[in-house]
Amino acid sequence: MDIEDFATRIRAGERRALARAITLIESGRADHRAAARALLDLLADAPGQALRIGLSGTPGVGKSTFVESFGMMLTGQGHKVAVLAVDPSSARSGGSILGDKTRMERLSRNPDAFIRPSPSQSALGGVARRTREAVSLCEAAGFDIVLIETVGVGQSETMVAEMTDLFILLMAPAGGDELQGVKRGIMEMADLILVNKADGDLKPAAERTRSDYAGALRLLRRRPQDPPDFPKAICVSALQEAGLSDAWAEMQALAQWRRETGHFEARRAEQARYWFAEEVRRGLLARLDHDPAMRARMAALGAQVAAGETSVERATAEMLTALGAAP
Ligand SMILES: Nc1nc2c(ncn2[C@@H]2O[C@H](COP(=O)(O)OP(=O)(O)OP(=O)(O)O)[C@@H](O)[C@H]2O)c(=O)[nH]1
Ligand SMILES: [Mg+2]
Repeated sequence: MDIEDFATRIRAGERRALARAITLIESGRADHRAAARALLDLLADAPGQALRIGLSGTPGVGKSTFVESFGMMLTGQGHKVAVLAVDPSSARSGGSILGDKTRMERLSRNPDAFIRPSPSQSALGGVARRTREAVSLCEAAGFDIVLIETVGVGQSETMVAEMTDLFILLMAPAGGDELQGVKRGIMEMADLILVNKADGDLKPAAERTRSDYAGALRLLRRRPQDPPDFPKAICVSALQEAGLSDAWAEMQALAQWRRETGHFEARRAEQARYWFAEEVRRGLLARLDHDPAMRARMAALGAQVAAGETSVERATAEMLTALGAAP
């Protein structure tokens, strides 16, 4: 594989090369990993710095429909839009790829858009790594907006928030008591709440829900990275393509404010630090789990501890020393 040629093709915006490169970074094979690292290294100085937008919401809230109509609007304005998905449940992603093919029909045929569904890996850590690297590849290929979609369960939202500039929460119209079910931690991550399906019979409920969320957002502690009127809640209809330009205007205003006040760059710097620490941790754990000598040592020391031949403390110290991480 000619990595230099590969990098040139990606820089030229060749979608097939981009797709192949993402397949490369998804691979767990050691030689692929080395090639992926070399490729990312070659592209590290690429000028493309996209606006990275995280999008989360529970199943069925309308994420795919929103990505389709929002993506079409953005490409219509001259943007190049890449869509990546982080889906922690590999069992589900098979189904959602099929669903997304029909729900993102126009966008998937759009020459200014690139859609990449979830990888089949099930380990969230691996998915997060490949998504983060895929973002760099998309930027190098000239995409100026990268949407990262995740389904609103568990840790995946935190991971997406840690690799995006803006974090958008898509919500459905709800009864008043349902609102309390939304986890506080997720509300605290949101930069913008979009209450979707504000159309037809659901419109009044959507407006009530919006006002409930707006109230809830005001009760949260103010974050330094927000101008006074953020985070906000607004109504949209992905299906009827209503409110999308308002949503985009809010995102741009927030990004602009953060750029001017230095919060944008500060957040990126913090994210780089976060992922560096994560990768080091992962590397150490991988060694513990996959290095045959280390595994044998773990097993032997574990047996000794179980038999009462050595103490937990002594065995731990010995193991950490073997890992080069003496306590
Ligand atoms: N009325 C109305 N229905 C919508 C709207 N957006 C999405 N839907 C419908 O809601 C259903 C789910 O939409 P999806 O876009 O597949 O939702 P999703 O969040 O991607 O779902 P998962 O991929 O399963 O997590 C579909 O039947 C859509 O047609 C909207 O703005 N208004
Ligand atoms: Mg979907």
